[in-house]
Amino acid sequence: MKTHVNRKTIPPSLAELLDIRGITVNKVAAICKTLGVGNLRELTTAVVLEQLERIQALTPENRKDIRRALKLDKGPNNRIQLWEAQRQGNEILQTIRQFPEVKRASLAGSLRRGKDTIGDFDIVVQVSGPESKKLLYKIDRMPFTERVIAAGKNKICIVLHNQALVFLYLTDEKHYGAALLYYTGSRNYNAFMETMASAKGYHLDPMGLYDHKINRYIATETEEEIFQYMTMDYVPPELREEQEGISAAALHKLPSLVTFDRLRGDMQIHSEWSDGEESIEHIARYMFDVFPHYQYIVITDHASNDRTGHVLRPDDISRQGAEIKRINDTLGCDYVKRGVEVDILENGRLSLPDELLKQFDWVIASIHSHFTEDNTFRLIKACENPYVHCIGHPSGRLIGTRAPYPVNWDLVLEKAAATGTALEINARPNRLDLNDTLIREAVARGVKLVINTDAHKLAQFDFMQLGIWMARKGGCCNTDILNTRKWEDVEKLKKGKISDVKKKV
Ligand code: DGT
Ligand code: CA
Ligand code: ZN
Repeated sequence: MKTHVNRKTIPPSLAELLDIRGITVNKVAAICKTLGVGNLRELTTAVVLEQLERIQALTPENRKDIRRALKLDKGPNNRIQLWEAQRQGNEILQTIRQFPEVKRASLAGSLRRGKDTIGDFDIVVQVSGPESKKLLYKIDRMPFTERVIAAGKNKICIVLHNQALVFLYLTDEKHYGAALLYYTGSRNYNAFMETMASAKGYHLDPMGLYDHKINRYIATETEEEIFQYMTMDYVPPELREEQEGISAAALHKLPSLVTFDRLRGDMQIHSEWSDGEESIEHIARYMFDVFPHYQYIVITDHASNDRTGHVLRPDDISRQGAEIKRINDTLGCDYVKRGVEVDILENGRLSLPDELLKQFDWVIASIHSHFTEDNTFRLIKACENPYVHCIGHPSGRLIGTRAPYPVNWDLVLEKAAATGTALEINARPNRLDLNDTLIREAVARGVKLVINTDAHKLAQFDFMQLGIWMARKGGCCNTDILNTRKWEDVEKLKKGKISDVKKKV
């Protein structure tokens, strides 16, 4: 005899499957019966093991939507770089905020934490209960929505035309803070917070902090309130990855992270003397006007004795110096510094000899070849040169297209610290190099860091915000970042390096 299926026969934790477009009670019942799953955890395992293929009643689109709605379809190859994710995320946020049903909305998830790539968008949305139906209709009609995949009381999942997924978590005013904390994550961080809450006699979930003694939720409206009840410092989203952020906060020892307004200059810039698009004069005038808190910029064109193409040739160097002097004279201060980016060659030597390097105010040495070999030796050799002040994009990764080359970071960080050579946090969206993990290790060893845009055109100077974000995620304070200092202090460090290296090497 055929058993009658209805909504009530579906296990409660699997009821959210019914919010997915095209998934009927019969289909969910077939999943439960055929795969023998009775809760979300079992279903997740079955989906990961690709057992949905066994359910005849499901169309290929049904299967795909189930995987997407359960966040099980996030391949490493379709992650979005942070810069682009920020642009898209803010566009969606601005659109959603204009709907009158939306009282408040914030980005959450890995985007709010500033991870270098994000798997999908998470947005916490405060709506007034009866309005959520109207909202769904409007979300369906947003210009970037391809399709609503799932829509329930608390969650809407949409896919954009570019196939990125957006999860909207609907909440009310009273539980907004708790929802924002939970959906900002990370998962590891949530787990730590939940353990901390239990130790203090609370229970933490997306509704808030539940106090067992009085049997109700106590802190729910803002994230700050939850941290206060847990007697912790407020943990900035950037630091919500691993236990370090949480234990430091509990001990009231969180660092005060570097901020954009404290930067004094950009120390890697390419002009039309190499592969940049703009004249030095254009760059200088633009920066002087648009970034008024910068006190200096360093022009660092590629230079080589023998590389062909768009590079500064040895006989260009003095002419470029004269041009910089002329520009500084018209600006009335020493705003533009003479820098250079040289190649670290295969044998660890540099693409310009020391006699020429000496003429520059700032020398960056970078690897631009042999990306698959172990490059520890080349980096160490470059650090040992008394005229090299900084290593550019030290790990060599290009996010999504080129893995970092193998490097023994223990040795390189030790050498950078010992020789007083700075390492770069290159802020280009596809580099973010060093990444947050290496930044943290560098800071722990006392290596100085410089945040640079590596700009080749004017619009790219905005990447500095991204570099600051990475530095914050790596736990950097103002004092860890060399270009928060006045140029006179940079000069002092340079002098220290020359005498130290000469003594030690
Ligand atoms: P992504 O999208 O791969 O770049 O990374 P996230 O961190 O945005 O992760 P996602 O989108 O899977 O989930 C968003 C946040 O929601 C996550 O950071 C923490 C929270 N969350 C989601 N599912 C769980 C869970 O099962 N347990 C806990 N503790 N937190 C969760
Ligand atoms: Ca996410
Ligand atoms: Zn370079």
